[in-house]
Amino acid sequence: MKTATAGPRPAAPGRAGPAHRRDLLRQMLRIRRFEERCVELYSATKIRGFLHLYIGEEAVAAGVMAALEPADAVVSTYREHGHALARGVPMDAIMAEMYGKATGCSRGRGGSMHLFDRATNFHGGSAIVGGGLPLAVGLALADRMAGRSRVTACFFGDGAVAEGEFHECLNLAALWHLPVLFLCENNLYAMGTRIDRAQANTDLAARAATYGMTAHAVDGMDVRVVEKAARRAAAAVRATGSPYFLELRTYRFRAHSMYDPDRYRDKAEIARWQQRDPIDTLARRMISDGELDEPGLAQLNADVEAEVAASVTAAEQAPVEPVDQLTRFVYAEDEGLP
Ligand SMILES: Cc1ncc(C[n+]2csc(CCOP(=O)(O)OP(=O)(O)O)c2C)c(N)n1
Repeated sequence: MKTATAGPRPAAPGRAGPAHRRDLLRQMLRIRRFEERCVELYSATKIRGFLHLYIGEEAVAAGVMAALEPADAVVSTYREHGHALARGVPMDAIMAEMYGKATGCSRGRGGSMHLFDRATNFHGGSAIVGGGLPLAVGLALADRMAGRSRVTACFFGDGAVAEGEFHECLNLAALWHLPVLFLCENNLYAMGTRIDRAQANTDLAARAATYGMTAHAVDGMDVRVVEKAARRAAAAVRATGSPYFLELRTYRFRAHSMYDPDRYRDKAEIARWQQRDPIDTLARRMISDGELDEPGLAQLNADVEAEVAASVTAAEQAPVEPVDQLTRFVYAEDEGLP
């Protein structure tokens, strides 16, 4: 087994080395297996509504979340199961939400696109493209006004860059020096539209930089690259109290959503990106570095599958919300919110 070499600034315990990489692999596997199970449940009409899969993009969620602190805020999109799982929202609560059950993280009212969890500062997804951006800027402004020091990490797709909200939000965040980490998941497509058919300048980091913030693009298929970039970005936001933009170049292996026949993408293009599967990439690397062996990988998979199966059993058995509660929790009640 290889040991980590000491660098000028040793990583904090648990944040480097084989155990940490194993945890990153486990997080990515949890997202993949959870969603594969959701496909089956959706086909069986156990879960309904829209279902947007994150399969292929797991390195982004796992790498970014590893770089954040528990107190940081996270704002997500409608392609959000991976963000929620990697952030630490319990799988049982997410699966129950997919089922619309009372034990779901949004008490069954949100479903796939509106996961929310106060305990992990997971401020939820949104069905509106770019809808999380003003929320993130507002959270960061509130932090600034209340004297709280934390990062607000805001995920959005390349499609959101074509929205007016994107430009308004980057402008205000830069102008007011708000501590937002903008995380653009550039998977090249906005539904069926390829980025170069919709956006005049496809260099998204360059466009963000025009607002006067540090902005660059990294490989979103390698979790180690993502984590490193996210760590540096989060540290910069903490140190300066100003925004930072990261473009994560990634790809979704599945269609936009469950009803999308995916006729706009070349099969060879999908196959090319699948060669760079973030889970296989890390697993292969760990095996060749002697940090993991095949039985160890099989065990990891079995553990994750057991966790997913348990979440399905719990969701099946969970109650639905009583009818007399249905008008509650649309707005925050007095639960001692700050
Ligand atoms: C304001 C708004 N416009 C249009 C839509 C319809 N719509 C849903 S998803 C989507 C594509 C967004 O693509 P992107 O932001 O790149 O995210 P991805 O799906 O690739 O993760 C569109 C146009 C919407 N939900 N909201």
